[in-house]
Amino acid sequence: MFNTLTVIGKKFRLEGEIYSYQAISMGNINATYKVTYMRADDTLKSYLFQRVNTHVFKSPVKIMENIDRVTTFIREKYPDQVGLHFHHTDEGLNYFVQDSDSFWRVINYVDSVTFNASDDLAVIEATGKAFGNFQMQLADFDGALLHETIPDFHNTKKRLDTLFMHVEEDAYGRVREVAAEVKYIEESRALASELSILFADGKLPKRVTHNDTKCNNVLFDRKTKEPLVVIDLDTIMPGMSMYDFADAVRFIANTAAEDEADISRVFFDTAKFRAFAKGFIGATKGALENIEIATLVKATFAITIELAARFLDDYITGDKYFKCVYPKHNLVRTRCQLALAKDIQRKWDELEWIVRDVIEKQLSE
Ligand code: GN1
Ligand code: MG
Repeated sequence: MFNTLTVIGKKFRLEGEIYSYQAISMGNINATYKVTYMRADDTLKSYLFQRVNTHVFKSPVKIMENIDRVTTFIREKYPDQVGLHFHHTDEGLNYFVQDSDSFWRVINYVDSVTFNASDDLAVIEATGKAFGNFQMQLADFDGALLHETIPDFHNTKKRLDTLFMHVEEDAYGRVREVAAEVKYIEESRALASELSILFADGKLPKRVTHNDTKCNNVLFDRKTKEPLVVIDLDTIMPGMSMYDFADAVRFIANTAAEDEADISRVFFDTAKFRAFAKGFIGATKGALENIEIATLVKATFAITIELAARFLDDYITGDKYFKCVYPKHNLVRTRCQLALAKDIQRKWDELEWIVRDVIEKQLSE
């Protein structure tokens, strides 16, 4: 690895010699390394080297164009904020293709902390605020400038259609084992698909969205625990604001990990939901339309079913998309998301009430 990183560093004209490096377990798709350089004046400077998974991201150059446009826009609009800086090669590109399967990019390392989970409601509210602000920052960015790098990324209806098509094919003989999971997704199909159908028909607001709003995609200041910057801009595309909200609470309000094997530990925590909603709605106050606010809970259910369907689809088609740490990892993820979806369904009315209550309290502030 050292030799590869050395070549990449030279390509991006980084100053000094590699002093240390470590693989960072970040995300389920790309490979990331933190690489620290010792410069001529004996100071250390760290970078993130990322090898983009080109099986998942089939048009990585378009992704880098999207990222370039969005980061430039945010930097110009908010010059005092911590921004993401992608380095350029001597050809002036913000990526380097080493061979057909090796697509690299280099980002300045931002000293910060991230949370994979948190029981601290203040941190959860701050995460909501960070993603809400991100939505607001890009409110006047022209979505037509963005490539749709993964078409139908959050088209729940199409995701479910794909799953059921692969269930029919059963290429790996795994469908027998997942009959109960397929049945529940089938029963949820209409409800979970509703928003994506309306969106595809142009009946819901189209915004520029992040599309991967897990809490570990927000960097926090080590000391103040205030959000610094939203990262992982690979999936920025036109989309639904409520799906950004929904994907975040799907992850952060789960009482267990996204891949918890013991589903008796998996619940949807309404206090965490409230905290995130407070941050997100507070930041987007006045900008979201009523229909977007009114569908936050439905979107939460929909994206949880969508993720279950994506994990299950990967399982029955041979585990080619998400990184798996053990053989049935995708099945475990599926079961966990379905347990969460069932709890969201049980708590639906209470969640709707919480959204209304958060709004009323903010109006009276
Ligand atoms: C993937 O790799 P990561 O964690 O950034 C996936 C998301 C899923 C997530 C589930 C491009 O994101 O859509 O919600 O795993 N990203 C892509 O953990 O498919
Ligand atoms: Mg991501």
